[in-house]
Amino acid sequence: MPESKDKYYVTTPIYYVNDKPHLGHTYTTIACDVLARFKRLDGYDVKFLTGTDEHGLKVKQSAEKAGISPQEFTDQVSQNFRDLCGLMNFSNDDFIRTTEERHIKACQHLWKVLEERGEIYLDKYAGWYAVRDEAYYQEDELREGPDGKKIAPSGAEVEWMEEESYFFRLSSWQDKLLEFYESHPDFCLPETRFNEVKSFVRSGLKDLSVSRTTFDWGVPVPGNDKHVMYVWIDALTNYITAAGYGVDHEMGGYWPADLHMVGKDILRFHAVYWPAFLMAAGIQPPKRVFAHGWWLIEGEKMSKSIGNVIAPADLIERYGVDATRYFVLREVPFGNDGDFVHANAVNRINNDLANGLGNLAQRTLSFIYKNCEGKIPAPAELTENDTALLAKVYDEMLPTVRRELDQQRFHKALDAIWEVVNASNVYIDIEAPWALKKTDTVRMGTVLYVLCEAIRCLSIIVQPVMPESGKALLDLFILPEEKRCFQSISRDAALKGGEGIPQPQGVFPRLQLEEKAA
Ligand code: ME8
Repeated sequence: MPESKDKYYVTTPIYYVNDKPHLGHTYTTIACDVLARFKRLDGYDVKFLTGTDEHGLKVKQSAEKAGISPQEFTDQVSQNFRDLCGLMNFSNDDFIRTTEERHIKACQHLWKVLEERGEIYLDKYAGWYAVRDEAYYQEDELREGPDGKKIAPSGAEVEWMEEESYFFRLSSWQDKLLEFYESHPDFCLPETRFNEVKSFVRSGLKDLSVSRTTFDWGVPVPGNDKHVMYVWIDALTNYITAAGYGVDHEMGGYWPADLHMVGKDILRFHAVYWPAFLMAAGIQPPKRVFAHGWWLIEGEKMSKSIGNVIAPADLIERYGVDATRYFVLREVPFGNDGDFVHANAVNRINNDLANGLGNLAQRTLSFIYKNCEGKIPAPAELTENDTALLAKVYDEMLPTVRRELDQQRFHKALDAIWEVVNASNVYIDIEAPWALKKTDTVRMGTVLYVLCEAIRCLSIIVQPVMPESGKALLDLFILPEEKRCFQSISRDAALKGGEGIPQPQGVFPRLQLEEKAA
């Protein structure tokens, strides 16, 4: 029997369908896709989930504005997010919609469990509610807007709402949450955000209103049709629905999830409410919640509600899918905010991809194609310089990248890979195979061989970030599929020499300066 693989379950937020996807959503899903692909190549059994959050007043209002029913509206807009997966080459294993039957059943199951355990009770609610955020705010969190209306910290307008509501006993989970954080110091990253979460919980938790009677576009509360579930309890449950909660007792072995990737705007829901709901239902909380930063446009958050968005299709047209994926993860330390500047994208892509990795592969392989009868030379004795580069390639690169990605430090992981790209470009300049051609063809062959090994391993390790370019590079070595996973980043899987190569084609085009235009 084959050995059973370790499981890895990673999720994106499920996105609201009140408008089209933009760079912000794309960014989160790119990050998850890279982790999913990385873990698959590293031998894990991966489940990668994304989807759409389709209930709530905001969606209902958007549908009304569009003059169609909420169901028609969500069908249309959810499709945009599904299309994005194809467009950006996402490898999600599932796409969940909260209007699906499987999800409604899972939510109602969770609700009943919470009710049976005495974690939910019926009462009345009055407070300041922001439709845009689908959240209530405290009076002291609000400021006055220019027209005298009250404004939430997020910038959304709030209105006074009064309704009968079910409540979740969040207040009774304060100590248990703090204990949980204490015993899981890696639960939430980056650390500064985890500290904010802890101080929020320490400052005291109130019971949470978890149902609504003012609209009906939601999951009906079991046994009381007047109420639909609060959109956040509905939304968060998607992560267990997709694992088979309520149907499969084992949840396919995927629970607890390894990682919920979210933007910092929704950390509180994931790091406070969600683990509390789960613990209250007797389910383990996820292993990690990572809250990344925002893409800003001229200092302001890119957002559908504000209307200052960058469309993924524009980026693809300008830069291509892989270069876009690379740029967003390399440019800004993951966790920080970043201002999107097209000129920076052009420079980064030209320097790192066209001049860096692309040029390394192109000059090495076309030299071999022209001067070595299209065959990778076999190595002779290795020098110190050769073994030093190969040690980076075989021994240092993958463990470093693994370590960085396990902490979601994408920029550091890419730094580690590009350190090898740069070291290889330094190596080729120092060893100068074009000069050796005239003086020492045996040594020339060894140098070219060492370079091919570096390029082969680099091509394998860039696949999660740039799947198509990685494939194109590996095609230059005519490597079979089974030699494209991380196990092959090793001396054992090294080329022997004598392998034929096709005429090399450039993989990373240089972008022209006029494409800099904002
Ligand atoms: O909050 N920069 O959905 P949403 C970076 N349905 N990331 C951004 C971004 C930006 N400018 N704008 C959006 C919801 N995002 C809920 C989630 S989960 C159970 C329910 C990303 O459509 C980021 O990941 O408003 C953020 O958390 C998410 O999109 C919010 O998407």
